[in-house]
Amino acid sequence: MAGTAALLAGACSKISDTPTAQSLFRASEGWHRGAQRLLGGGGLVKEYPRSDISPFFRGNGSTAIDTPEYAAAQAAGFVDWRLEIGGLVAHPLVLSLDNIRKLPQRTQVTRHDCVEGWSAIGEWTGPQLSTILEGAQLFPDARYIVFRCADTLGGARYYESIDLDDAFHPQTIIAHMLNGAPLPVRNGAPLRLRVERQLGYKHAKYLTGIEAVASLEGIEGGKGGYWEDRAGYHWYAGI
Ligand SMILES: Nc1nc2c(c(=O)[nH]1)N[C@H]1C(S)=C(S)[C@@H](COP(=O)(O)O)O[C@H]1N2
Ligand SMILES: [Mo]
Repeated sequence: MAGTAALLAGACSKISDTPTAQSLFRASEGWHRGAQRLLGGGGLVKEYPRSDISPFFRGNGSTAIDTPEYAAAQAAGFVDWRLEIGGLVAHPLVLSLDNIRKLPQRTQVTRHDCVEGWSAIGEWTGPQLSTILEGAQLFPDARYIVFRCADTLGGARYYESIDLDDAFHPQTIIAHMLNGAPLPVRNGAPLRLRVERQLGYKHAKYLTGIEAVASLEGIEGGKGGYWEDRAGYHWYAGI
């Protein structure tokens, strides 16, 4: 909690001096080793030249959030938006967009494939999820990472989950930019997951929380995601 408070107060004080920030930065230095250990040298998905970027990256599923809270957050440039990292972690975190922008960033041009039969290529930027998770320090019994979203579809909250192999994959990032600009609302402003080895529905938009859990049982419908619970989509949606 001390680290969380310090990070939140960190906009003007020295964020890099807080214990949480120090562990975040140490973690980012060590991501290579951590990722290799977890992946056994696992490969990257194809990244494209910028010339291949689609002229328009369409939105799908929720493309807006029709609440006064979201409208106010958007009008304020999402300065009060918070991403909470909790569950089976030693150091719960509460990160602002500013905190997220100050972490080491990764930019990648990748192809998004939706099961509904369309694809688009976009350039995404944000910190690697591994940096954030290593800062939060997962307990040994953590096996899945659950993503909480601000939108509801048909009255239920959207959510998703991935295993630690995907969570620590170098191309798994918490994106705050698309094609060099802040995320458009239709694409999940202000924060969305990019988990590039997986199909479109795994890429949770409008992120508010990240939770480390031992099991997916008892979370929403128990199948690990909004569409997994409803439409029988596979939890492991590897491309
Ligand atoms: N929170 C949230 N995330 C979501 C969805 C959604 O409806 N809500 N739709 C999913 C689906 S099916 C796809 S294909 C992608 C679409 O991303 P885009 O809107 O940036 O094209 O977001 C995924 N993530
Ligand atoms: Mo999709």
